[in-house]
Amino acid sequence: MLEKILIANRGEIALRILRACRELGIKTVAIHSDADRDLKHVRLADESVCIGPAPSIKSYLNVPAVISAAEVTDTVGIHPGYGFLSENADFAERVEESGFVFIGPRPDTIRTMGDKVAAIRAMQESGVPCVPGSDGPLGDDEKENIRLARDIGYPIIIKASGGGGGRGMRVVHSEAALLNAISLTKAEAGAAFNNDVVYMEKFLDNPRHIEIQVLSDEHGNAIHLGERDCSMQRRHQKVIEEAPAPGIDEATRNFIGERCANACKEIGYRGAGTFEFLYQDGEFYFIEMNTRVQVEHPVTEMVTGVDIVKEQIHIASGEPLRYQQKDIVVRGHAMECRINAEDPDTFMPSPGTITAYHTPGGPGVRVDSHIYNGYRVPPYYDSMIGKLITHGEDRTFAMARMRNALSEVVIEGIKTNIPLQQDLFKDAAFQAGGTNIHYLEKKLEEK
Ligand code: MV4
Repeated sequence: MLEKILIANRGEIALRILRACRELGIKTVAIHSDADRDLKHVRLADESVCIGPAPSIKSYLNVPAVISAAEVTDTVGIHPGYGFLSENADFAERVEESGFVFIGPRPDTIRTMGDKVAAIRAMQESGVPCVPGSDGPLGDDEKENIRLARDIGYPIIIKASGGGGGRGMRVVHSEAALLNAISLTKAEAGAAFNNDVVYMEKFLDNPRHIEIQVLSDEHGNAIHLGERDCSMQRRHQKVIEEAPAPGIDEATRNFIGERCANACKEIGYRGAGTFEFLYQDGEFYFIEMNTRVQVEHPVTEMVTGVDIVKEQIHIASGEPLRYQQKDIVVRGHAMECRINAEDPDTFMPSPGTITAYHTPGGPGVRVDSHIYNGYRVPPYYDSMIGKLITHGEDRTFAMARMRNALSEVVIEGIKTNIPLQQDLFKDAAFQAGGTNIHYLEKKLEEK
């Protein structure tokens, strides 16, 4: 087992990682910026190192500063959390070259998955269903591109291979707009990602976003932990996630989950990962793979009983997976609300001091948050200040518990999106289940 872990992150996920380490008897090193001295996990960590000024670029994204902190503290493993350096292949490489254990996939796997064309190719070869499309980069042959789009059928979408997460895409509805759209997307991609490779896919107009959680070790074992539905989103920011996905039965879950686990074995994947799919008309279409622990991992933990962060650490320690597929059972239903320090109507960030804080509780209620009474939410980082997670015997009870929990929370001194979350838990279509990726934005437009 790794003796000491440096937590290369902040906020709720840093606290989540610290808790996993303490359970495993692993010493912890917190690194933080000037603005984050008062973070809860910094207080709880065995050691802490200030690595730079408030702006992320000078602290949490500063690779030499992170590596130096690991060196001076005699760290063994580095956990990157999500965001920041978590999917930076060069960082993972630097970590390993410096003699530390990167708690995540091999650097070359991260690099492949960051290149969307390469990721799709790897998945196609491993039997994961993908969106009908160009099966590779678009070339310069205009006639060929016109023919390709005609064969796929409009509407199509042009995506940047270096993009992902909603950056660098353009929908095309007609042949008249095609060539210009390809040139524009290519130019933008070159400027934004320093990579002008673009590809084409059939555009799915009303999909849900369903993702499969996997765990894979260095000994050729891989399992899936079922799916999450993350369709409730605004501008590519998820708002509510749940597991399992409404309407996905066990046979369907196993069908798609086994393909993901198999792909992990074929590519020699290491650690926790997520296969992102669009789901429309009963079919799954792979779009991207995330090589990090995700914000929404708790809903999977609640329905499977598997501690994903602890398993990441076991895998990074070189141990074989502690679960077999037959051990994994999806029990009940879990929902997660992201709690953001923002105006619930305008979505403007609302940093400041929390002057009163009361947490909800009771059976099936989990709060993953670093905030406390008197904590000052800094203006420099993501506005998510925590997650409220509920579990119940079925979706109806998980939702009832979420309504209770939301009504119990008191956060004063800053604005939060809790009123929006309460509205959503009263929404008839969301209560029925299975709303698509456009639902929230359309609902907000109508308001
Ligand atoms: C798509 C799509 C429709 N058809 N691809 C956006 C984020 C990136 N991960 C992929 N995205 C999409 N790809 C095809 N072929 C629609 C989206 C999309 C989306 C996907 C997931 C969650 C929210 C979304 C919001 C807008 C568009």
